[in-house]
Amino acid sequence: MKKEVGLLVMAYGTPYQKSDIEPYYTDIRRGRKPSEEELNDLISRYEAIGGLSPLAKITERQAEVIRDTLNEHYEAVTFKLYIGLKHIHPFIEDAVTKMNQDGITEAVTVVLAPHYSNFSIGAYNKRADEKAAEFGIQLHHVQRYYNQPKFTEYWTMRVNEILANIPQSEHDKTMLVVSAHSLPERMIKESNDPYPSELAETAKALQTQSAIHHVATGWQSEGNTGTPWLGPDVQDLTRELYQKGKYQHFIYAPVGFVAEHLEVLYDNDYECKRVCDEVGAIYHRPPMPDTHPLFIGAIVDEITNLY
Ligand code: FEC
Repeated sequence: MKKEVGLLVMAYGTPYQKSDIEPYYTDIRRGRKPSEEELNDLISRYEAIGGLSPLAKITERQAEVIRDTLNEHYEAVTFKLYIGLKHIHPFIEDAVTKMNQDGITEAVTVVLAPHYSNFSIGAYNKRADEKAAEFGIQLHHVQRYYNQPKFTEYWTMRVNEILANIPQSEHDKTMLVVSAHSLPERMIKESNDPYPSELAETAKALQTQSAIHHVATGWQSEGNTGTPWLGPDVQDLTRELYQKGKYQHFIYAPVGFVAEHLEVLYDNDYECKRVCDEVGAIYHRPPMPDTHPLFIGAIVDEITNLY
């Protein structure tokens, strides 16, 4: 008989229907209800991408493919999948409780975000650990996978695909903007968090491995907390880079995300595109990893190193 081990895939979560937007936003704000204006602003961003985000289905698809790939790889183990979300049901705690009900005593966990920060992946893991401790479930966490060769290979391939459609004579006027979700600057600096240096490493790897000539690193989707967030913001960065280099093409690689969702479909495809239109440059954004075998392979390789 094969040993049954839990596979806890954790992700941000997204509203399933319009009426979920308010409680979801309240959860993101740690229980503080948004004002009517803030809520309407978020609703209008969801409306601009078609009403709701495709993230829920993508997360499910990614989790199932990770499970299936692991189950093909391991001979003596069967992985049983649990999805645990940060801001909507099934919450991380619900997934761990379900594991316990199913008699699972050991599990591997992975967050659908490639770069480690104490305030992103660290926070997901802490919630899972606290619940697992109640039941005595042993968890093995994937902390990061941005440094797995297949992850860089995925983005290198995507950047090269776009470059192949830009005339060679314009490659010197093409800028790659590599980005991740911003976080409040004070949190990151005070705790010597590895998040900024991990993003810088991804940018460096793309500079070395792809055919791109120019690379810049930026942050996106920052919140409105009245305190400084990690910068430069990708929109300001685009204007600044354009002023300095008169680039004709901007390629955006939001490598801190792994799916097409609000932060990519709105913050990149609408807001960054608007800045490109304003300066007269062409906007490019490669497809997000979704269930591409290189991306899933990067996660599976990290899990097989760990377990
Ligand atoms: O498609 C969707 O419906 C959901 C997309 C979504 C993803 C995502 C990923 C990350 N966030 C991170 C940090 C923060 C911090 C705040 C914050 C706020 C929001 C809001 C929405 C939202 N985030 Fe998010 N995030 C997504 C969606 N996020 C909606 C609320 C409105 C707004 O500010 O735009 C600020 C909280 C506060 O106000 O105190 C901080 C990080 C990630 C990437 C890692 C991960 O996926 O966990 C970090 C996807």
